[in-house]
Formats: sequence, structure tokens, C-alpha cells
Amino acid sequence: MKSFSAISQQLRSGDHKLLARCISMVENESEGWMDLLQSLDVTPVPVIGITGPPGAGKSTLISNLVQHYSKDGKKIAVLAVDPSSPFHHGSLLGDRLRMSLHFSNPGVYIRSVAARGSLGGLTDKAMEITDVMKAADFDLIIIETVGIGQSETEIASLADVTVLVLVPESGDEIQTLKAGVMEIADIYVVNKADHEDAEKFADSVLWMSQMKHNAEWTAPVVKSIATQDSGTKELIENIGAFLSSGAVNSKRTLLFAEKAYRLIARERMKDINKSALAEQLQQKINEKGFNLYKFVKSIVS
Ligand SMILES: Nc1nc2c(ncn2[C@@H]2O[C@H](COP(=O)(O)OP(=O)(O)OP(=O)(O)O)[C@@H](O)[C@H]2O)c(=O)[nH]1
Ligand SMILES: [Mg+2]
Repeated sequence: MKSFSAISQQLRSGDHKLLARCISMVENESEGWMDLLQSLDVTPVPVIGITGPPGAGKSTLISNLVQHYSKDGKKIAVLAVDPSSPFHHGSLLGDRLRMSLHFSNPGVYIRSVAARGSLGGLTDKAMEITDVMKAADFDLIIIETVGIGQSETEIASLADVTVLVLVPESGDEIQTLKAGVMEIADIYVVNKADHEDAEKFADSVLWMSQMKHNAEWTAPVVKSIATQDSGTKELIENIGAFLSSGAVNSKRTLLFAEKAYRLIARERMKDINKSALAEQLQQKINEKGFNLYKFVKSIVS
């Protein structure tokens, strides 16, 4: 590869082949990937996280967003994060997204990343790939991830604005949704509003949102029928309103702190190896007076 400053310049000028290579380098942790990350000229491109249960209509909604934003001349990168398919390398989700977009707009770049090892690893990868995208020439980045549990929604919460897509079939009891999933939403979308229970469901989401409002922002509820491109404009207005509100600044600082915390934890843990620990412990655990807390103290100090 060329010098890092040449790479930065070329990324910024919109070389998407180079972008793909840089993302692969980070994804595979190929030699020099950390140097690459450290040399990136990362700009504050707004990141929109779209999450929600499987089949809620996230990709259809993203396809609508992309069409609308492209019409405004915006260049968009979409990252599909698939926590469920360790064997498909995210191709399924990415391909489906590509199909739903069914056009080859040069201003749209789609990439996927899938679970390989631990979920923590996937969150880190999503964060790093997003940062590579931020060093390119995009005006907006959209991350799609299936929100099926707390750890997966961690990925969506890496975004400046998080949109939680729900469907009336999620059951009219919102309580059934994991509390952690509801917490991260800055905007709720009740999609499949063509469903008969949509109105009632949207009312209960709104009621719940108002219960947990803070001084800076109360998450609005947008009804949409993604297959008919209905509700997209309202969603875009709300995304814009959040991104220009005071709430986003406090969130951004917290986001950076969260990211820094993850990286520090990774750096501190890098010499800790579970099998080496097991080996060391094997002898010690049968010794009289063995104490795990003392053992850990001797390792970390
Ligand atoms: N009736 C109705 N169907 C919809 C609507 N939005 C999406 N769908 C359909 O719901 C199905 C799932 O849509 P996707 O956009 O793939 O949903 P997703 O949330 O991206 O799904 P995963 O990525 O698999 O979690 C598709 O068959 C869509 O055509 C809607 O507003 N109304
Ligand atoms: Mg999808």
C-alpha cells in the first residue's frame, strides 16, 4: 500500500476501490491495520443507526432514505451489520440490502460485516469500519443492524442518531421488548402502518416515549409504510431535527467516551490469554489457601 497520507487523500477524493481495500484490511486485521486507523483523517459525518427486530422493514426503509437523500445530492455509505450469520460473512444481509436498493447509484456505497467471534468484536469492527467510511467522501453513513438483544443494539448505539423500527406485530405489549432496546431510540418508527393495529401500537409507543423524555429531546414516533415510501419524509425531518438539536452534542461526547473506553479495554486486555491463564491456574487451584482474588491481583499489578 502507499503512504498513509496518500491513502487519506485518495479516500477523501472518493476512491471506493481503495475504500473497499482499507475496510477489508481493518476487517481482517491485516498487517498495518492499526497504523491505518491511526492515520485516518476522520471527519464528523453524521451516522444514522437503524435497528429493530428481524423483518421489521429496516432495509426497505433504508432504501427509501437512500433514494431521498441521493435526490438531494448526498453521497451515502450503508453498513449492514449482521450479528446472526457467522458463516455468511454478512453477504446475505448486504445482498438483500443491495437488492432492495436495486440501482447502481455511484453515490451509494454498501458494505456488510458479519459476526465472526465475539459480539464485542463485531461492535468494534462496526465502529472501525464506520471510521474508515468517515475518512472517505460521504455526507451520511447509515448502519443497519438487527436488534435482537442488548449486545447487538450496542452497535446501533454507536450512531449519532438511533432509529428503532418496530412493527405492530411486535405485540401490543411494548414491555415484551427488551428494556435496553427501547432505551437507545432517539426516534421510533412504527412501520407496516398498513397493519390494522398500527394506530393503537403507535399510541402506546408515544406514551412510553413521553414517560422517559428528558429536557433536551423526546423521541418522536413516526408511522411508516416502507413498501409505499410513506413516512420517509417525516423520518428525514426528525433525523435532521435530532442532529441539529442540543441532544446530539451531549450524545456525541458520550459516544466518544464509550468508544475510547472500548479501545482502552482492548489495549489493556491484549496480553491476557485465557489458555495461558488456565495453565497457570491448573497448578495453583489445588494448593492450600488458593485465592482467586489474590491471584488476579498478582497478574494485574
Ligand atoms: N405490509 C408491509 N410490508 C412491509 C413494509 N415494510 C416492509 N415490508 C415487508 O417486510 C419484509 C421485510 O422487510 P425488510 O426491509 O427486509 O426488513 P428488515 O428489517 O431489513 O429485515 P432483516 O434485515 O431480515 O431483519 C419484506 O417482505 C418487505 O417487503 C410495510 O410497511 N408494510
Ligand atoms: Mg434488512
